[in-house]
Amino acid sequence: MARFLTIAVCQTGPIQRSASRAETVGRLVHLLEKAAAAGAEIVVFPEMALTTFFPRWRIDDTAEIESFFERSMPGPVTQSLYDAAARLKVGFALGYSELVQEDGRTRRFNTMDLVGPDGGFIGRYRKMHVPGSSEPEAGTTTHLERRYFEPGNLGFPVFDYCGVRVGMAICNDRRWPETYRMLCLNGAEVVLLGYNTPLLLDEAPALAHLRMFHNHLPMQAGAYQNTLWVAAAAKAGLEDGQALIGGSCIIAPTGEIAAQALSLDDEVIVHRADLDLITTCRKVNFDFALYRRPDQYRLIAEQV
Ligand code: CDV
Repeated sequence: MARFLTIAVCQTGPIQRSASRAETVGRLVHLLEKAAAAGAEIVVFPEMALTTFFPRWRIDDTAEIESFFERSMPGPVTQSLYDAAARLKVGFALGYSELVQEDGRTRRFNTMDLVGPDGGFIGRYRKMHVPGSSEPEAGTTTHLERRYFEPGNLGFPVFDYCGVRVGMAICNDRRWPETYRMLCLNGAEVVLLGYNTPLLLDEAPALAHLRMFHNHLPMQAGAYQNTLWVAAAAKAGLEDGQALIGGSCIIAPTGEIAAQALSLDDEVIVHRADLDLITTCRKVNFDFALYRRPDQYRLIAEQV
């Protein structure tokens, strides 16, 4: 029997620092409702979808830093999104900043949770490739993710979502071939991804015109080379004075962009993903069972 999954990417426009969590969650519920009305079976929201992208600032006050983090999911404010998922029977992947007591200490991760169509927790991913620095560096765009987050400690897990194997990735992860390769090796058929990407980087003004190309290039290559569906949601537009790119998209295992957002605002794009295309692409080009064998790679390593 043919297998399909209708995927919606819910891009958001900017989420200003002045926006309350309740206001932002209301926006996400509205997007989820639009996605459900369009037939979506699963939805992906951006990285850090509940707040502004605060690592653009150096903040020293612990209470102020922690105000951007969630201590439990769902919490009192986010509960309505989970209730909406259960009401609409559409699950979602949601990026947020996670504060957790683990190994006897407070830890902070840039996280994405997968929630089922019953509103129940399915699985968690913590961003592995945490970019930027912990202190502002002269001549570079202030991007202090490493000040606020430690790298993920969960690897690249893959979860069962209504019979479909789903993995997650967050922003800078999408630029690394390891991300798709690990998810593919772990059995993923669909990768859900969220990002916040500044339009301008002080350290590379000459590359500014390639920003969107470099957004799509690794995701299309990752999808093609690992025969996966990739669905990526941007937080876009002018957020607290910083321009973030849009370009949210759904990419087929052929590497083609099947759907793409056109705005820099709240926008839903939907595509009915043919999961059998994965098998077709593997037959045509990528017989992983034949080539992804340790002895095969040893042979290649000896030849180089
Ligand atoms: N949020 C991110 O991880 N952003 C990075 C920027 C810093 C380059 C990205 O790869 O889009």
